[in-house]
Amino acid sequence: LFSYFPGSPRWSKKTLKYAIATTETSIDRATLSLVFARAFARWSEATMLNFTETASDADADITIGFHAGDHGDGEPFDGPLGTLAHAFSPTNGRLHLDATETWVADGDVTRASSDAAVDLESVAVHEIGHILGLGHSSVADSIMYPTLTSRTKKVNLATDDVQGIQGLY
Ligand code: TQI
Ligand code: CA
Ligand code: ZN
Ligand code: ZN
Repeated sequence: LFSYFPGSPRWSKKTLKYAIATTETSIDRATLSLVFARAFARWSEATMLNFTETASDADADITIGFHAGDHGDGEPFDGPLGTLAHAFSPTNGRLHLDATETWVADGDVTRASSDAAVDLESVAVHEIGHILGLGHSSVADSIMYPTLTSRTKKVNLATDDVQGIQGLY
């Protein structure tokens, strides 16, 4: 079963803008735009929400960035594996990815040469769930289940994720 953050915080507007910072990553910006557009589309298809990319951090509701180690929010990243990414509850809007991971953004993660390869889109769909107000779920095939095996791709919302997000929006 899905869960919410304490007090069920949620966004009060239907259109949310996001900005992707490209510092500290070697993934090119066109690829990042595509991966995040697909990840946001999973959630917009299940709700009345719309997501649009903006070039400027200043008018973004959601800011996405890659960071290594201590990056100033009290939740330092830990190097390869361990914590891959984190996001905060509504309406904070920060979504951070560990810059030291072996991210697969434009290929087939199940065929990646590294055992440690992590599918960016799968992690993005999960973290966007947190950004929108979902906590973890006990349903094993849900996006919000708190385990992702490396070298797997999981990007389709389960019925449980859809029921969770529709309960908020
Ligand atoms: N990052 C944790 C996560 O996103 C951070 C976290 C722990 C968290 N508890 C939280 C974030 C409560 C918000 C609210 O769950 S992680 C997975 C999954 C991580 C884990 O790097 O461990 C995914 C990132 F679900 F597979 F375990 C992405 Cl998909
Ligand atoms: Ca890490
Ligand atoms: Zn952070
Ligand atoms: Zn999580």
